[in-house]
Amino acid sequence: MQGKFTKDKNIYRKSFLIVFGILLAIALIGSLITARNLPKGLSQIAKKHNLKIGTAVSSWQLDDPQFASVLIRNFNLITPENEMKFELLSPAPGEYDFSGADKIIAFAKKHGISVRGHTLVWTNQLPKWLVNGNFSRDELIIILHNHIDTVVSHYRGQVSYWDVVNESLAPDGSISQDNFWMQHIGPEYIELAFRWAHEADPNALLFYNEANAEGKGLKADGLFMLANMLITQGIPLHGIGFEMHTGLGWSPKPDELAINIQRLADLGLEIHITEMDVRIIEPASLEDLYEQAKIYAEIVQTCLDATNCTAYSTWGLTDTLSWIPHIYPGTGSPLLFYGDYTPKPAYYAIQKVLEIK
Ligand code: 9MR
Repeated sequence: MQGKFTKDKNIYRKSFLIVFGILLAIALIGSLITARNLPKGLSQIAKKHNLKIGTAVSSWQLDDPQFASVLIRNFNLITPENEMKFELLSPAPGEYDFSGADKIIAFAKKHGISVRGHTLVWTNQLPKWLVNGNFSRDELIIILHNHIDTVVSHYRGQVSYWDVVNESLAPDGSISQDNFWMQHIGPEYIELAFRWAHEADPNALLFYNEANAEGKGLKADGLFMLANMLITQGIPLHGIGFEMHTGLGWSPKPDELAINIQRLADLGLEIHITEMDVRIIEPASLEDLYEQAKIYAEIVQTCLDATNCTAYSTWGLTDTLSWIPHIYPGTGSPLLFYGDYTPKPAYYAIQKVLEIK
């Protein structure tokens, strides 16, 4: 009696396992077919060009499932928009709160996304205790060294690229005097920052990031001279970030951008497009959006044509999350997705360029 019962139990278990196995196989095949039928996201298409596609994020945005899914599908590089800046990391002297930035890093790790660290040395978004602290030059050198060492060491092996120094140049291409670090340490703050970052993580690629120096002009020439000087002095500089904040009617001419990228390639430097957006005077018409798409396409095409342009990032995911309308009221619509995450003409224009080549 007991033997029959055990046998029956075994039969039940076996049939259960067979049915379960069949169901699992059906589910697996089903999801494979669905995955195959989904159009590829931008970063997947760009892989064949060895080009990373990036965007800027804030940790709170990652809690929105729709944001997260659009991000994961299209981007394999993220930059914390604010949460790695001095002011946000260090609420008091020597104190650090990495919670926001850590959340971004954990998300990136989970989804196989690379991270651009932004930014170690900038004159904006500095903590009040620092700016109002009346520190001597020697003290500020120690504070900056400690900051770079603390942050880069905390993320050693997890941040692939650092914007070490951000926007140090004046419009005429000289080192800007209107800069906290320049005023208190002098121009050597730039090379010191690169040396310290390299010591803290010798494997991270170190970038100098600049605005409005993408095409032809005094600032672009100043950037080239600075890069040349740093390289000649053996400073660990590996790449240049071109921010690429543009607008309808004022974006760099592709041939001038190409020449600028090439002379930096000749110095052995990589190029990342780091913060692209194309602002439009609101309300944006359909014609405006197509004009915007053309600018996005031109820049990505120029990047693909260059041998050393390895990343292409926008400064935010959707139009409603962009910094632009807050700082330049009356303008907006600068990014690749509408507020409801629908792709805009600019998205499809980039997709087309990436697919063709
Ligand atoms: O997008 C950032 C915005 O949320 C901040 O308020 C602003 C503060 O200066 O910084 C913005 O990001 C800047 C970036 O860090 C460096 N290049 C220019 C970007 C736009 O101002």
